[in-house]
Amino acid sequence: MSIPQERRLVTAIPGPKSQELLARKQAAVPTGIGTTLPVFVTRAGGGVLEDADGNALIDFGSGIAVTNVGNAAPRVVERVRKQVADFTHTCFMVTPYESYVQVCEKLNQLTPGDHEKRTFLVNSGAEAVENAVKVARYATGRQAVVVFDHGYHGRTLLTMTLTAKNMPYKQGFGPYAPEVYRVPLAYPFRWPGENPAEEAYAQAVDMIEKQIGAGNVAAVVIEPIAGEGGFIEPAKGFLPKIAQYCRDNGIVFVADEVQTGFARTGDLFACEDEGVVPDIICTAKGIAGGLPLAAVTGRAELMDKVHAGGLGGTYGGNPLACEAALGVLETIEQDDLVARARRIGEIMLPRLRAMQERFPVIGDVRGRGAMIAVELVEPGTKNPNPAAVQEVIKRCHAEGLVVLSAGTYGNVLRFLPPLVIPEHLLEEGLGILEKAFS
Ligand code: PLZ
Repeated sequence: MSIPQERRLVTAIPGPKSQELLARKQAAVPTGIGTTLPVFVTRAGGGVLEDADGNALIDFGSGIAVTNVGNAAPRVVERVRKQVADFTHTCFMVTPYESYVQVCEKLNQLTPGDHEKRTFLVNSGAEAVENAVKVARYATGRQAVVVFDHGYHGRTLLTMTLTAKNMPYKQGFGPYAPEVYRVPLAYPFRWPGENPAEEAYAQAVDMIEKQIGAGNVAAVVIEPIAGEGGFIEPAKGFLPKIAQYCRDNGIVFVADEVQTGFARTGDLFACEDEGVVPDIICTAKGIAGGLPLAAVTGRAELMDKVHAGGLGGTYGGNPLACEAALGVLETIEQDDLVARARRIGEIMLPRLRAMQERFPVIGDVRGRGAMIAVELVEPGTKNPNPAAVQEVIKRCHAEGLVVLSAGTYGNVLRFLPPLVIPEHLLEEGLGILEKAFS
């Protein structure tokens, strides 16, 4: 890695140059575009982000689960460098090129299930989810879409409607898209009953049958681990039951693996954990190391139903992004990043559980692979404690550790280190976190 893998603080965080840039940002960019940590990045790689003031920060965010292979990963850089000199765009729908087809072949082969598949490429996670719904509606001739409490699917009109949380995603942006129905998620830490998988499933089915009618449902869209909602791993058994219900009722089961995909959870895709095979899987984020790319992969018989010209977009599957994706897939395979993700979980979970013993503000520690979170509560209760999250984040940021919040109640600290982070930085980051808690 070209960037020294060390934390280095030479100014306060943010430093003077970043503060100057932040003032310019505030004058040029609307307030609607938030900033988690206002350090302006000049270089990044491995587990480190360098800023305009010469600070080097430890990265526990990966740009929200995107740089799984690390920033400026060598195989990605190599391929993109070559491609940018050859050609930058033709529009795949006008005159195609091989790398787009290669990415689709790879995804058809690597995603769960050995059935015949087709893939097409778009620009963002939201666009992938929105297109999955288009395909499901077309193929079934039905309209209703079922989504879950705590779900996040994007910021476009349809995907904002599919998203559960009002603030900040929906407030003031209505009216929302029609034919979207929300059912409960088996959230183990907060489920009131004894059997979250059984009970949440029964409630979901009851709502579908009473309020919609199974025969009117085109798609069920679910994140196998709810990301923005707070890294909620549904109780074991819930996902397979929902998938089975879909099969029994001719409903397209859509897995939104935008945040969980590409080795993040210690499997290439999170659905693999319980052997769930989605009819359509949406991927983005980790797919191309930060170049804008997303994919919709689904059963050939569903995908091929749509008439010629019914799907697409000017930039979808841009050649630079496709080369980046091929570099990402090579890196995951050749460097066995699935195993790296598991190893990260094996290091982080015991350390965080030990912290939970010491700090009663930590109500729950959870996650798989390198998608790990702690949920903070008012000690002795399950009442959400978003203020504690903000306080811990503030202290981590001041010490040069980039961490993110999440959660329906804003009370979750989430950790998404690049899978290539050196272990000494992982340990150092956990030390900073522990100090912040004490
Ligand atoms: N589906 C599961 O996690 C994006 C959102 C950041 P786009 N999550 C990060 C923010 O505040 O805008 C996401 C996701 C899941 C869909 C999306 C949407 O992906 O690439 O941001 O459109």
